[in-house]
Amino acid sequence: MYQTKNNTPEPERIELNHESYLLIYPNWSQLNYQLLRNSIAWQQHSIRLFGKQVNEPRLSAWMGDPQCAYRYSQQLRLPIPWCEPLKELRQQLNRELGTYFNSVLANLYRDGGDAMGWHSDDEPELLKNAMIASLSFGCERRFLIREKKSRTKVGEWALGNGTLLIMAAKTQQYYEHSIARTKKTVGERINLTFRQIHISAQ
Ligand SMILES: O=C(O)CCC(=O)C(=O)O
Ligand SMILES: [Mn+2]
Repeated sequence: MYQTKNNTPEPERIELNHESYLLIYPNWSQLNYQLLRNSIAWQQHSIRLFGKQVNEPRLSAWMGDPQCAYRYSQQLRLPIPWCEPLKELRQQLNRELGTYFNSVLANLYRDGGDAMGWHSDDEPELLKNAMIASLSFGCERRFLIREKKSRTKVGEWALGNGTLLIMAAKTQQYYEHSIARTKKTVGERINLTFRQIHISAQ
């Protein structure tokens, strides 16, 4: 396969529309799953749904530079400090992609019952139209994309261990994504979405 000068193989590029695209790099990371799992202080968060507090169907952790507060699913999340493996992944991504990720949302899907509903990563704290880099580890799960307005599904990708998916340009403006539940017996999966929170001059 063609290699770029920093040894990253060329990605598959998927044009969603003329202003939005995805890049997929299979086997981008060889990080050990257990090391990653044990390095993150996982938390169970709850959300308010139809007037009741219910546990999110996954564990998660919000990590980043100290100024990176983030309002997500109606909760204010303050970042926990970088753990070593994620700090290194962040540096590698910033070096290879020319980005300035300052935070990451880590999600742990314990089995096929854990999932994530349709949404866009378009909260006001995020730098508008900045890339989001999503790294998957462990068992493969189906990542779905649909058009926001028409709710028409436009594609699905099986994200396997070590796969890097980039959502670029106006993907968050025009599209939503989700991780589907499955009745199949599947093992754990970790997903890391590296983000750029807008830090205002203080
Ligand atoms: O688990 C995934 O692949 C997607 C996670 C996601 O969309 C998010 O954290 O916002
Ligand atoms: Mn997302």
